Parts: sequence; C-alpha cells; structure tokens
Amino acid sequence: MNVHRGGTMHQFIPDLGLSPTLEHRKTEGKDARHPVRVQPGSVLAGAMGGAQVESNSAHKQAMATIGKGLNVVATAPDGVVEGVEDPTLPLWLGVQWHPERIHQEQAHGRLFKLLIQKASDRGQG
Ligand SMILES: [Mn+2]
Repeated sequence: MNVHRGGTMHQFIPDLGLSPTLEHRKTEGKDARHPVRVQPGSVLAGAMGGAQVESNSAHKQAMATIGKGLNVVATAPDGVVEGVEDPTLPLWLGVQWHPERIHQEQAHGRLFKLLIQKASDRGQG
C-alpha cells in the first residue's frame, strides 16, 4: 500500500540496527508480539479504542519513506512504522501486523467491524 503511493521500504529490519531491539519476525512458526502506539485522533485509534495496543508481528520489511497523502498513525517502540492511513478517503488504512489472525481479541476484531460498517455506509450515502 505504501509503495503504491510512492513510498519506499526497508528490506530487512535487523539490518537497521534499531534500538531497542525488537523482534518483528515470526519465530519457530509463531508470530512475534510487540506493543504499538496508535496516534490519538486517527481512524485506527477510533477503531481500536485505544492509543496502545499489542500487535502480532510477522514481517521483516518496514516502511522507509512514506507514500503521498499518508499519515503515520502507528509505531512500534523501535520506531518501525506499523500503520498508515489516508484521512481524505472513507477508509484507507493499512497496518503492518495481522489482525485477521487475532480478530478474537477485541481491539483487533474492531478493525473488521469498521470495514463492515464503512462498506455498509457506502451504499447509503
Ligand atoms: Mn511489527
């Protein structure tokens, strides 16, 4: 999504030498878990119901330069960008984790409720 908007990617997070060192990759078949700070007032914060969430993490790439028209709305403690959105569209939101695997956790399940709600709104407005 970021590259589509003209942004660029870091190819391998461990090569960045970030501090604190945080595992973003799947280890022994299991997603990593790490905290994510969500920007208050963002669509993401409104959907998830808080400014601090815990993500499951299974990625080695990270957003480097941010694509046109996108706001960074979520970051990990090491500074890795974990979420972007375009506030000018009804719903344009990308997260770097996998809410589809932990949708039973309330904050993550709410992302799918938002998608359904926005899809419903579109037909009525
Ligand atoms: Mn991550």
